Amino acid sequence: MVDTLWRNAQLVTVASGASGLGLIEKGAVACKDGLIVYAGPEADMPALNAADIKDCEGRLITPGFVDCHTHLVYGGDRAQEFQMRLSGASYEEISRAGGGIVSSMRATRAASDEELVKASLRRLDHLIAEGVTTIEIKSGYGLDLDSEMKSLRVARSLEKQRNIRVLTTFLGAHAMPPEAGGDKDLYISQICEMMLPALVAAGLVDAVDVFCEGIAFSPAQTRRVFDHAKMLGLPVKLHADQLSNLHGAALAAQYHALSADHLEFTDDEGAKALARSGTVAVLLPGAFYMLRETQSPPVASLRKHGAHIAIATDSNPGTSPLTSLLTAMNMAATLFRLTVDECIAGVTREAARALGLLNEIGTLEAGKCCDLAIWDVERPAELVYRIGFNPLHSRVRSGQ
Ligand code: DI6
Ligand code: FE
Repeated sequence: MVDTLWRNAQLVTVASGASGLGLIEKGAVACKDGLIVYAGPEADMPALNAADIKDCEGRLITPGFVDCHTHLVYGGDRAQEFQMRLSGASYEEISRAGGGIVSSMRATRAASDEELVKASLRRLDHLIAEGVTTIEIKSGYGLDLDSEMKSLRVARSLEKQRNIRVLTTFLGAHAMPPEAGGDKDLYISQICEMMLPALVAAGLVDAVDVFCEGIAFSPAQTRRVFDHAKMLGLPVKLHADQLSNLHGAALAAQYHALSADHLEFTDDEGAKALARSGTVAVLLPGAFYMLRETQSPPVASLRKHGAHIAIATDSNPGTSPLTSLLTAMNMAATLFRLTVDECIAGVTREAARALGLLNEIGTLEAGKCCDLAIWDVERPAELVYRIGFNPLHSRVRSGQ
């Protein structure tokens, strides 16, 4: 006896052993107690009774989508800064002039928990409407203990407001808070010795991230944060090589980071290091597009060395005000020339891997959490091909 059986569906299992997308033409998924107990051809299914049988009428089922890199929780917006950039100011100029991340910091500090929840839910609902069942959310717009705590608390609370799994990442090392007076090493000490332990004690940190970049923190400062995270037993990840090549990918690999993200300026050595350590390369085409970058991440190198590639929205107010993983897939295909198979695996299996959750989610396989996205499309390519069109039929999280 199972709880629910979805039958007469085309399955995109993205199962780890299968080739390509692990497509099954006439498939079925059975769920009991929130877990998949069968996913495969309907013809091979063992005899089972289901309390609820759903005829999918040939629709496509993928694993629930996973957005593995977002900055979803923040106050205000940066539409005005966008206008400035349209008149010629660069992202780095605005950042150096005290705009950019710090302007979002001010709005985030000023916002109450309730205001942040409300603003974040508007964005989250867009992602959910496109089949997202797991999301990673970073702090990094608070930049002091209270405001980072507030951001992570709000991020966690979204899990109670919607049927979704939330993972939280502490990104205190995102930008310099103005009160630190430009002393980056001092601020990094505060992060390591004061903020991180307090946030971990509050149970708010699943992973630790750093923005390693000329306008942010150096590789040496990144190492200090990573060393402290490791001492606390936390996984790390890195904003690496987005605007310049500081060899962030290799650094992330050295620490066996879950992921290294952005990677526009990563070289062949960096790509090789990621493949060797199993660190997922998370590509963020929304930021590439918004900043009109011209240097693409080294996709050919990543493929050649066999690195895992994921795609995420990077949803944030400055460089990627994007709340659509479907659009991110289209951008990754068009701008970075990822294949349809890479795009779909990139928002399911590989995104799950980037969060350290591959044992629980990301593929349609017995034993995994029953997180499904059911699409009104005839073939997988349609999920990548359209722009601004949402073919989601229904979404299932933990069997619900
Ligand atoms: N890289 C990015 O693209 C975002 N953060 C980061 O580390 C930008 C965040 C912002 O401009 O608000
Ligand atoms: Fe980011």
